Amino acid sequence: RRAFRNRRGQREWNKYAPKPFESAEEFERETVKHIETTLARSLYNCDELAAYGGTALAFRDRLVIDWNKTQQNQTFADQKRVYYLSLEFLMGRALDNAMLNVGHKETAKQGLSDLGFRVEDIITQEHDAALGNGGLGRLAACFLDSLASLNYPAWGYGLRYRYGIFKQEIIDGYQVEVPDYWLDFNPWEFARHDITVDIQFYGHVNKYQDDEGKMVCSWEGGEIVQAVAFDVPIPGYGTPTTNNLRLWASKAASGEFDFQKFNSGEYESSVADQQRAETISAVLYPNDNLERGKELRLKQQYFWCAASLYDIVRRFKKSKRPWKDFPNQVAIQLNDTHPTLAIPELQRILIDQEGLDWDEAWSIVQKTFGYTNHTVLPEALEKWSVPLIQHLLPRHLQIIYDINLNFLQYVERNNPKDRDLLGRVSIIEESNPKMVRMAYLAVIGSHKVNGVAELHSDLIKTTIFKDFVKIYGPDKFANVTNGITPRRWLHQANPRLSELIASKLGGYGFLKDLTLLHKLEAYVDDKDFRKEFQEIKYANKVRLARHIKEVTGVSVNPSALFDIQVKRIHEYKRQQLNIFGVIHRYLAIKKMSPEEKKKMTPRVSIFGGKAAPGYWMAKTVIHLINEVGRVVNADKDVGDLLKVIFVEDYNVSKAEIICPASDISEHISTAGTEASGTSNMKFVLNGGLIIGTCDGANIEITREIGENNIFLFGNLAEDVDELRHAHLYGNFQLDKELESVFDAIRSGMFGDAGQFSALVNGIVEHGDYYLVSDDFASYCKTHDMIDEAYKDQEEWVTKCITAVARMGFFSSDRCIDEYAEMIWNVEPLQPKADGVDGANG
Ligand code: NTF
Repeated sequence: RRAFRNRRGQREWNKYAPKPFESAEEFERETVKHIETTLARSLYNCDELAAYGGTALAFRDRLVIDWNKTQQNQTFADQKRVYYLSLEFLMGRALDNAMLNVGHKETAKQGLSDLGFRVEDIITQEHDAALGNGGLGRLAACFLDSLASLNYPAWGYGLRYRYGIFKQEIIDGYQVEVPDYWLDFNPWEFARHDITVDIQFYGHVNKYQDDEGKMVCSWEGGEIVQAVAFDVPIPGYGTPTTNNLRLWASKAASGEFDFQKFNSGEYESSVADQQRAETISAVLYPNDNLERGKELRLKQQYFWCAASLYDIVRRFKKSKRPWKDFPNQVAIQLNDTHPTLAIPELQRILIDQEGLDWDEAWSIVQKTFGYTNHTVLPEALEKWSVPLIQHLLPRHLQIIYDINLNFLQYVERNNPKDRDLLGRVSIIEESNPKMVRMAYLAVIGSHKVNGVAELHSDLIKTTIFKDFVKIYGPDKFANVTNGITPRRWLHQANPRLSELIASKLGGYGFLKDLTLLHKLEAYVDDKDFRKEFQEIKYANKVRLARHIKEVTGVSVNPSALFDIQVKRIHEYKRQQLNIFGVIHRYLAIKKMSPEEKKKMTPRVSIFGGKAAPGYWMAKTVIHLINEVGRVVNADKDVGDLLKVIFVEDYNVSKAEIICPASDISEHISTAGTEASGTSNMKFVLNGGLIIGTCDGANIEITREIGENNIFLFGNLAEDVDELRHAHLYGNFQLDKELESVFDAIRSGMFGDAGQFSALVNGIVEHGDYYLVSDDFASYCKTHDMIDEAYKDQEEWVTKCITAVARMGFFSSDRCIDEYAEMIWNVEPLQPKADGVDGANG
């Protein structure tokens, strides 16, 4: 077979590979070809959507070549790979990222302009890939970008939800959820109809003696659903390495509807099986930091874990290595407990299907997995009822019981005196019904457990996993502080700032090594630099103001202080503290004399974020924000001194407009509740300061940028338990200023007070679990300090520039290098410029 071989019998990829666009004309030619042929559109009726399609396909052609080469290269290098298992990948848009990572955005811009389009308008045609809720899913997306940019051989595995997170509409001040039809046209995925895995559910377990007299178990009966692979190329920045994100979709195993039934006229039931199967990957559960124990969610988890492991094991078996090599070839990272079923699933494959004995298999399992914990909130810790697992996954339940038995025997041997310990650490909670504690299973089945910021990693060792530190020793627990990709969150979201930095640092090297930002400190007193830095911030505020005007109709003054809190709406994140602070400010303005008003710093308070559809209190907070906005924004006494905005449908592409436009952003969770937070990093990297509690990564941000450059307030994590305890035993004094805020709400100033009574009563009567009242005074005082500080613009810019210069630590590249060294033991693989010579596919 001579295809693709030269006369010496070597493969010749280069000859056929498309080159980078050499000119705008070349880009145009290919884009137009795709518009006319692939999309079958006439150029005379080519709208922005079609131009987007053509552009995306032209760039995709480039990506695909690098992607194929990367996969070949990695296969032949035959070294250890990382598999990142995450139920969420909050990717956002792909085109801009592809243009910047592949290079040639400028060429495309020129080419599109020749065709009569603006590149910005084309980019915004794309639907966000919103396969995640918030920080956890976005972190996974940043990690994929870093893994590829650093040339790590790595795959992501997730679910291809037909509906990602819902779209949020605000109607009469209320959140309304609308389905997200993101798959209408998605040029970034490749359906692999030839890569399928049969996934079993229900059924029973048979135990029998095999030919050699060994007892074996086999899981039989039940039903089969098919997993189909959809692959998404993940381009690295400034490297041809293009990794793979494999998302599984569910399909009826037969692939077809029941023809017999159809022929006998039972049209509806003939398609019922198909629909039931497809339901598994139909929709993302819209909860952030909350688990609800629904059977379909458990089905999603097993479906995805089983398909991914089958794929990983199949790939390993091709290498013909002995099983003991598995952990030297494969590292699997569990993004929270959602993929914990992968642990009993791998054990099942090894003992039931591959015939290994228990101990040999278990040692492989433990060496393979690492587990990242992302929360200590009790309501977010996954537990599944034993009867549910028994019904859905009978063999896995047996294996979980055996894992537990071995573990408890080990614990007992080493701690013979502590009888309560066994009950505390058992994977099975002795409740009614009994529950499987997934976090414990994840800890026991992994060789390393990590938290996502220093405080959080310390907290897990003293709270939820305290007993496990005693059992395994402290070395099993580690910290990897979260990070963000500077490619999307600086270069793409804030191109002017990125360009300014590059002009001072001698190029864009900082996008690959963010610690180089420290060199900016040398320019902190440079007049021209400062001026341009300020101009860029102003332009970004103008851009956001325009967006606000478009979607809310409210005009905001870009010279006012922009105060932003965007993230999922949650009581622990305390948007209620923020809006109460806004009301407090409004009441103060209403009492001011004209002279006093002249001294006020004008503010725009901007909120954004989704509430889980069933989270009533969070929805009440959204409603209150909108009602306050309605009143304040129409109040002639207030004018530009205060505006209150709720940006609807906060998502990744909105964040790209919002993060570069803050003067202050709010990260004000009750201390000890926010594991890390990552938007705090995005805002500071884009030249905004933050107000925050001593929580999550805020603490490390403070250490890096200096406490003069951040506004911290509120009680410390170590004092939270005591305060809560005191509240419950009658020792609760409502803050006086907060009382006035509540009086205003109760007076009906912001509409029917009854609608907000639960919000107020949760604080006044039900123990103020999130310490809103305890932190209110210091919160307001800190905002007053911010007002003062903002008046001195010279000092303010100095703070902002210094902070940016000191943010190098928070790159997700640093994070991934830490995982690679401390947890995965994997090395990068340099891409081969010419692909793999002599490779055979
Ligand atoms: C989230 N956890 C945390 O709440 C954030 O603080 C953190 O930044 C991100 O993870 C990423 O580490 C979750 O969403 C979950 F699922 F664990 F509750």
